[in-house]
Amino acid sequence: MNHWEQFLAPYNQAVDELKVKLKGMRGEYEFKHTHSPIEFVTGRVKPIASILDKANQKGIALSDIGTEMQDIAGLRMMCQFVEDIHVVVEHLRSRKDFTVIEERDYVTNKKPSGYRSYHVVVDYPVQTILGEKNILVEIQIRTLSMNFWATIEHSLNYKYSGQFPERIRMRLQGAAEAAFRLDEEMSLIREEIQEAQAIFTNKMEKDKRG
Ligand code: 0O2
Repeated sequence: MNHWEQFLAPYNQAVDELKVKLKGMRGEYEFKHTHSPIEFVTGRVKPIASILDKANQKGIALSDIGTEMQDIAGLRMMCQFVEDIHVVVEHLRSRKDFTVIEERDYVTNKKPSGYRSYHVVVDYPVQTILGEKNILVEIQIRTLSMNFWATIEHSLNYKYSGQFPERIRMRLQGAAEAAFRLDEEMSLIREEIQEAQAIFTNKMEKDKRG
């Protein structure tokens, strides 16, 4: 095992474990036949090249990345409605298997790029053969519409290395506002949508039972 593999092993373990745990929450809601605030969950360990890039950009010494870089292990939880984001954050705060140490609310305070998302940084204990190792994990909670925007913007960022031509920058700002308005519109008819989803789920279950 090389140095990087050894360093990243607990991060990989944390992402794997948290994916199972956070995805499990969705199943629990389904079992209770109540609306799930979680649509889907993804997770990844930051690639080594991105860790090095970010350390370089932020002036973080390699010996400090474990304490200074909060998103080497990252999870994303996608929600249907903005209201669901707050339900998920409240749940994360109440869990006993990790401690929330920082929150960044880019839902209320969007980034200059137009980015919206709620970031929660947790201290997560990983059990290893050498004992417990605490690592930082960043959990990003966002709506499907915020995720759509962020995914598109992220890929464009690769193409332009963050230096967007004015035309693209303006379009992205406009798209961010449109995504925000879509969330607002959906919130206004949230109860109707949830009722329709409950009817659909019940019908599917009845059909399954025959
Ligand atoms: P990747 O490829 O997603 O892993 P900073 O990096 O200075 O913006 P900081 O303090 O490191 O911020 O942490 P913060 O603000 O919580 O955000 C870091 C992560 O949030 C980013 O990770 C992205 O995942 C996401 N993010 C933040 N701002 C934007 C944005 O304007 N557009 C998009 N698409 N995503 C954003 P990385 O390190 O960029 O990489």
